[in-house]
Amino acid sequence: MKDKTAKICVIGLGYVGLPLAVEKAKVGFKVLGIDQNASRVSMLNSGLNYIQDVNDDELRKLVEKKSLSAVNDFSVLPEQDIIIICVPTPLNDYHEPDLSYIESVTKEISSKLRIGQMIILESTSFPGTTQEFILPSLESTGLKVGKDFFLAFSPERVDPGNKRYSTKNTTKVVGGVTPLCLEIAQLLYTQTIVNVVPVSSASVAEMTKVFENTYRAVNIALVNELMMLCNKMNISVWEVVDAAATKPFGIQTFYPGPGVGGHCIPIDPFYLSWKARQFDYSTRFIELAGEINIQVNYYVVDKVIKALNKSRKPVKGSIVFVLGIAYKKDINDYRESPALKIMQTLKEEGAELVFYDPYIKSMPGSDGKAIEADWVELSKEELRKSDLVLIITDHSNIDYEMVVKESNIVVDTRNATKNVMSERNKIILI
Ligand code: SAJ
Repeated sequence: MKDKTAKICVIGLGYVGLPLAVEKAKVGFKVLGIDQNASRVSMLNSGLNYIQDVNDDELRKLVEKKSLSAVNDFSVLPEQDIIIICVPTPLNDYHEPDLSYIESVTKEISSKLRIGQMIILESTSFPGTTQEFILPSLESTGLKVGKDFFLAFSPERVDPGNKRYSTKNTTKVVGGVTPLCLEIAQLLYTQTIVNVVPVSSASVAEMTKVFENTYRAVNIALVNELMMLCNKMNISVWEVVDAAATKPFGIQTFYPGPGVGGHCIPIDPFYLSWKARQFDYSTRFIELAGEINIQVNYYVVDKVIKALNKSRKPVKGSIVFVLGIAYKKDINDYRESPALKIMQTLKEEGAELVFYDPYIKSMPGSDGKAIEADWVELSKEELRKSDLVLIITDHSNIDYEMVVKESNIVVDTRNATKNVMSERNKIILI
């Protein structure tokens, strides 16, 4: 590792794996990616970027220099010295951990494991995954951890769209299965990441990650609950939250919204609540936060129905113009976006849906069912044609003054119209 001749393999070239592979290649390592998605593999090998937070030119240059390439089969594993697993860890339909990706990758690694390899899991999972799930599979080969091969966990902390914190300058927590495993994993990360923090075990590192995301899920649910109460009491939750933010200590600001989307917050806490049951422990905060963050999806639908009703318009047949469908602002990712469930429910109520998102041009499906909704221009004509505009994502590059001016009603789930001066009577904040 010290002279950068160690061969690094990143399994899973998504929003975590690709930035990581680029960072390692940039400091001189030869990095090989493995991804089951053949089109991603061919795009990368053609020097084409598909992850918003990765710099197009940087990637192209690294591929041209042959510092970075990709394949979609595991036969290359024996020649790799360090193998970093960045595959998805979703939930199944019953809201339980789906470790199928980790399982299949671990089997491939075990079948080709050789002396001297370092295996690092970055995918978010419940505490115990590395020690109880991956380690036995690797040691079933007869090789011994800490002696023949090395195993560690280091959580990814990627915040898509964050311009300030990238893979390089986001502190990295690392936990090894043995002290030597930790030492080797730490050495690897200190070569590309400014600040690396060792912890005493892989389980501590795994718990750290799920705690971080549970912390966000619970606090977002808190402001969502406060929002629903404030509306009953005719108090502006937006004003309350901003006033509370003036406290110089002991508070972090979260805002109400239409629900939580993304690859982490709606998912990771349930890895912990699932594992807790093994210890006869019910993580009530996590379950409650999950309930409230889903409840707000339907709360928004109710707001739309009531707003149309006030104009004597049934939802059925009304044209609802959804403004923004990404799971958070200024990114093009709609995974688990609240927009999907909200639009599906409005569709079921008979609404005619159109949408505009500057970063997403085609309507994704929700739970596999495609939602019929056409992408339309954010134009005066389209806005005037619609009975109601529903702001789900507060993208920055939108002229909200124009939106309000040209709309009949605006239901704003993000306070995106906070700076709009004229015709505020048309705006309904959640
Ligand atoms: N949200 C709110 N109100 C808030 C903050 C967020 O409704 O005050 C919503 C967002 O709109 C979004 C969801 O919650 O739909 C998740 O938001 P997020 O800011 O947690 O964004 P993620 O999931 O893309 O990124 C998070 C990281 N975010 C930050 O630390 C700011 C962090 O939790 C993890 O490093 C990362 O996921 C991950 O990969 O685990």
